[in-house]
Amino acid sequence: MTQRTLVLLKPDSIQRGLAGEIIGRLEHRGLRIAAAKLIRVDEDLAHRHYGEHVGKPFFDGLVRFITAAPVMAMVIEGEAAVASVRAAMGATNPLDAAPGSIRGDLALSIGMNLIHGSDSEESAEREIDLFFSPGEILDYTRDVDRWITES
Ligand code: 3AN
Repeated sequence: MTQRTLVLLKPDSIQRGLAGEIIGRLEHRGLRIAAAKLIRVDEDLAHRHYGEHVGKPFFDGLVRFITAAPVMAMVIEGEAAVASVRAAMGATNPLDAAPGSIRGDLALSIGMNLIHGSDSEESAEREIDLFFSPGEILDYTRDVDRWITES
């Protein structure tokens, strides 16, 4: 089933020049970009996005990190996009992430794990709404899509 999910390339991705590499991995998997923008996340957006982690010991550091430098926000679309992106990302702690995954190949630290992907369809809906207005999300198909999933 075609789904949409929110992906954030966190400040470490942009600072390390890994945006192209990471977007390429998602595109090569067959997923497509429905929306994309480079933004600076402010405190308010960080608190709303990471609301479930308020009170955890790493929360302040997480907010400091995500607000420290530009972030690439994207809506990624495709077959089972939520699970497909989560699998491509690898485990939250890069030290546990499988080789071949984005975090398993490119990161070492849980505090700087390069990428965020929504963890469920409900989170995706909520998070896409936080970062994008409906007019920023483009509805289109690519010719190659018929070679990626059977319709
Ligand atoms: P994921 O990004 O894999 O969905 P979440 O939602 O559990 O992981 O955590 C959100 C973010 O909070 C993680 N990407 C990571 O940057 C940070 N985080 C989670 N757990 C820890 C931890 N134990 N120590 C430091 N940072 C953490």
